[in-house]
Amino acid sequence: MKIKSVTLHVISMPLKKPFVTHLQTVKEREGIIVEVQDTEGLCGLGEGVAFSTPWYTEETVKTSYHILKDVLIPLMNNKPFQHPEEIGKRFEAVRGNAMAKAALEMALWDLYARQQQKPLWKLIGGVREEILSGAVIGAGDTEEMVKQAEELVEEGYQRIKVKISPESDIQIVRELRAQFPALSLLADANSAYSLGDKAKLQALDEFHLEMIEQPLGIDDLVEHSILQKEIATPICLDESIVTPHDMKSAIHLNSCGVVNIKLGRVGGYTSALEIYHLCRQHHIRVWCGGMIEFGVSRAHNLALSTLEGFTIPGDISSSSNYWEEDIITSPIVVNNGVVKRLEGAGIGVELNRKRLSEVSLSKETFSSL
Ligand code: OSB
Ligand code: MG
Repeated sequence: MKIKSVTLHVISMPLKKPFVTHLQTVKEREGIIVEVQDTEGLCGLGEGVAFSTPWYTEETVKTSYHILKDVLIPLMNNKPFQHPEEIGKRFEAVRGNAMAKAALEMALWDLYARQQQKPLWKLIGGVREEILSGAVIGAGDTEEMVKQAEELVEEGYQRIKVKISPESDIQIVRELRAQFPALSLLADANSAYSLGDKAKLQALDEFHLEMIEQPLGIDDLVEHSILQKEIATPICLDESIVTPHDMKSAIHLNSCGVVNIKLGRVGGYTSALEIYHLCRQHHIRVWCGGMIEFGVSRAHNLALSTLEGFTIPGDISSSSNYWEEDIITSPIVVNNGVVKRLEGAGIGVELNRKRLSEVSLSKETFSSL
């Protein structure tokens, strides 16, 4: 692949309303849009999903930017390559920094698919025509959370995920279950519990949650395995699965029944596809997680979710769920709980340059030639 330049756009956009977890309230979303250009003038798009502060993982917008600029872009330019997977493998020599790696690697996959004039979903072996969508309600006042769930169900979302912590769990789950007896409901704890909270987690079993996401430590696999033997609700791992090796360990230990795959968290497609295939071989269910993303990342999530195994609705919501106006020309729209896969070349979306410049904090181009 002949890369002419890489452009990093740092952007910042307010959310329609604050997104609350026990760790952080996100009001304003910063992000990095990566644009790789080839010598023929084709562009590939990626998105860095690190937050402004290291509350979800250790990365931030600033660390991602540094790693992209000073480490990954030079490493990409170091030696020719034919396929984005070679870059995914090359980046394994750099420790950590999954979101920075993913941002550039995703852009190269998009570019590669555009060069072949094929949709990216097809290139990675996708088959699903309709991507199943679920929405997330942040923590807050119980009444407001129930109201929000009602609106989301009304909009057609097939599954509702609720953020929980020891300070706010059984009451909201009971309330939601009472209101929606048949709804596919899951709870995401973002690591708010410890093994000592076993009784509290067992108490959630009676509400038949589809799963509980990341109840324990962000880097733990052993305690999740112990907990899984004590609760009926399947455990879904998010933060704990960063590399294919983590996935192998989780399989050996029986730490989970489900994994939420996020391109950003695992460092891009090369790693995500490996994790996906491990899950398929070992009958671990998968779905696509969300990161309060802009349209570029949403389009990548759609491509990934066309893989056969993505049978559980993901954190895949309309652009309008979080944004007044997204940075792509055709925003992502959920209809009757699904999004049709995008049929254009690559990820199938284009940047809305006007909107991008409105929300832009900085733009820097690195020439590769
Ligand atoms: O833990 O899944 C998470 C958002 C930001 C950071 C971490 C998480 C989330 C979500 C998904 O819960 C929200 C969304 O994108 O709809
Ligand atoms: Mg999560």
